[in-house]
Amino acid sequence: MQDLGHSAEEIASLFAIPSLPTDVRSFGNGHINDTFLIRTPERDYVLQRISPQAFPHPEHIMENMALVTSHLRSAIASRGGDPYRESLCVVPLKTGETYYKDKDHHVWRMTVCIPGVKSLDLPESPAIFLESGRAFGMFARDLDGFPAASLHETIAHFHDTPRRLDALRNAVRSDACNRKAQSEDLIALYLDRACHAGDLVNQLNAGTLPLRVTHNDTKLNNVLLDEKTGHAVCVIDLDTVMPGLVAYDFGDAIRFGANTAAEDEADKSKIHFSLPMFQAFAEGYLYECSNMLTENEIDSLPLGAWMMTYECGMRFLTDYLSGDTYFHTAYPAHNLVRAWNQITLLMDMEPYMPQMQNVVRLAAKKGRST
Ligand code: ADP
Ligand code: GN1
Ligand code: MG
Repeated sequence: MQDLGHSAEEIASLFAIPSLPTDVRSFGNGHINDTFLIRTPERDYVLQRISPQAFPHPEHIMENMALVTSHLRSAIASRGGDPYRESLCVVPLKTGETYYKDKDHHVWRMTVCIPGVKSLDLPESPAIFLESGRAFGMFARDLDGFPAASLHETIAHFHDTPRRLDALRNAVRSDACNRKAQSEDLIALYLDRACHAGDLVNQLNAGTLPLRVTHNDTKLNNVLLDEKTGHAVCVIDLDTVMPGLVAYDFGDAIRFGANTAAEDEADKSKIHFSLPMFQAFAEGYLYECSNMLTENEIDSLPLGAWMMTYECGMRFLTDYLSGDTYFHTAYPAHNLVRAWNQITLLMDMEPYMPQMQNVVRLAAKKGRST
């Protein structure tokens, strides 16, 4: 991350917070935005500079966020929850706008920091992962019926896996940083699976899977969990809330949380697909939202796990070959390590597909009967 600490402090004071910050520090492990924790005597805030590489129209994100959080607040209140703890709350500028554009045209926004929560990079237990499943299942339910057409598409073709495959092929062809030679074996493993890249989008195009409003970035650290009880509190990182398939949300969560290792673990012997973790997430997710899903959607969930792992691995590899312009990296081979990690997970997951199918069918049956 660039050192933006100084400007973060100045920018924080432009927002409508009751007193000047007493401390400003980098926060969280997100790969996209630059995130800062802003401490004030009254409460803490989260200040973020939205990544211009990821989001060409950050103002669209803020418009989406206003609509989505307001809808979520009503849905949460009507099911008896606490709308100000279970949904993000945007802090406006002193002048009333929802974001600040700095002299370099970078967009900054602020949200209230939810106290007494944690976000994890590895689930500590199946029970924690089940909670994360509940959080995303509730999120799906709360947004059922939200007018999808009112949302901007903040990143076009975000989970269009065939396009992600084309992007990989282009990056291999241009080999802009002379990195292809070190990754020939890995590139081959991804291209070997090219015939399956369209397996989800083809069902969407054929009308057998419905488009819904989805989160599209459901990794475990995008859910805040109560520090003491471990219960799900709030789904965050709403930048990619857009029309999508439920298989994307289910699958991306599995890709991250049913891996026995962190997403950037380099030791392949530690990377395995965990069926118990898969089952825990499926039970939590389908407990909350199986009633709104079609049979085809339920059957598409294991394929979603396969697809999101495949797609995310391709995205890491594409970014590595293109010179690490998209994801935050901590060292030069970071994206290469992540891409190896994802294909290792994928190969370990593939033999489990029939068992995953049984798990989701059973969990949906259970969810529908409660
Ligand atoms: P990115 O798009 O870079 O992933 P996120 O919005 O997910 O950015 O924020 C990065 C991290 O900051 C999160 O994983 C979480 O740990 C923390 N975080 C963000 N917003 C809040 C909030 N309102 N309250 C508490 N923690 C937060
Ligand atoms: C990014 O923003 P963050 O760190 O929660 C990325 C996801 C990837 C993920 C991989 C907007 O998520 O799509 O799956 O990294 N978000 C965006 O860890 O590209
Ligand atoms: Mg995030």
